[in-house]
Amino acid sequence: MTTMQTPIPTLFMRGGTSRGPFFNEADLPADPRWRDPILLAVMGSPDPRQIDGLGGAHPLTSKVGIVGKGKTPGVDLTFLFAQIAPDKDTVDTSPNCGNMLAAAVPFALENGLLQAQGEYSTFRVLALNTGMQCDITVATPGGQVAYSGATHIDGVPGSAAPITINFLDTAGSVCASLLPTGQICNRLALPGWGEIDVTCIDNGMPLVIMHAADLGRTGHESVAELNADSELRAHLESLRLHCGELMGLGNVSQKSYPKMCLIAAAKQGGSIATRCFIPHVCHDAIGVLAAVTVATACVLEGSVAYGLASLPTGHNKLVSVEHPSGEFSVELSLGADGQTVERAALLRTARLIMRGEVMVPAHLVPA
Ligand code: NQM
Repeated sequence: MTTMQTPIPTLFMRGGTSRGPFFNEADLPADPRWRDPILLAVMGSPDPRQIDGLGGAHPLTSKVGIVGKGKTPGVDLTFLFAQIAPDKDTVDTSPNCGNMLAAAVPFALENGLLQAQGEYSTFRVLALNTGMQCDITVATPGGQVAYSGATHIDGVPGSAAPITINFLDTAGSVCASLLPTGQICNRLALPGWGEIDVTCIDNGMPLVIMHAADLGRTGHESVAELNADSELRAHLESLRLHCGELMGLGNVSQKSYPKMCLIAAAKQGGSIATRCFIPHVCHDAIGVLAAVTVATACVLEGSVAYGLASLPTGHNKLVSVEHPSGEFSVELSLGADGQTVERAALLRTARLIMRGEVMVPAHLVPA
């Protein structure tokens, strides 16, 4: 075995409230049997501190983006998200990540995979994780990606240039349908606790949504309080394993989904308050597609969120999802029945943090 290291070109980027290295797909092996050990080495997993790699020892900073040119008509770009567990040797490419997705177009423009179109550039991106498509608009004054600007997103200090994401087809991303149990609400027995109503839903991210009050919590606790609450975390994991089966996802013990979402009445003028477990630690904010999915549950009659959320009337609804570090606004366009979400639009920001080469043991890279 060689003792050398091999360099792989990478851009280290923030996408929304997540962060990680981005690669041109041409610079990585396509075969996951070769690709995944490279990604683990890049991030320094498995190790809770990820001390030997680029990972930030938290699920939100242990993410990788892989970007390629579109290969089908109408698709400009492909994006594959990989969730690397800090402390395990797992690389999960089955769920989406709307936060990392926000940096896909800036990466492609930096890399020459795409050319700017004018003051603003809009491209259709196919998320290979689930086959979902979206249109992403980035500010490109003078043909360059703009990073600075006046848009603030909660969970990220300061402000930056806006990135608009318009999701076109999010229903049933990892699951077979929007409501994969076939019901809008399931009453489940939680051993050692009692019965609890949950809504199992996937409008871009598989989620199990429940009232925090049904688990004896307020839904307004801090992330630190919730992460220290071992009784709650045990209840959530037991519900998650059960719901994974009900949602047709099989044994989810090693999977990063479904995520578990506690809801409560909004407290800061938003539509609903959330605390989202991803799935074992509480998110400091909320995932993009998790926010889209919670917002969707808010408009569906009979869900555990319906009635708790205060929503505007009409077919275009701005749903403000409160989370531990602020709020996340999702604009939903509903169909004529008022129960079908046809489009979800939202704002993110991204930033190129560093460009360079990441070094991996040479034996991991095929000759
Ligand atoms: O739901 C965290 C994140 C995510 C995923 C997670 C995401 C999404 O905040 O689209 O963005 O749920 O693990 O990056």
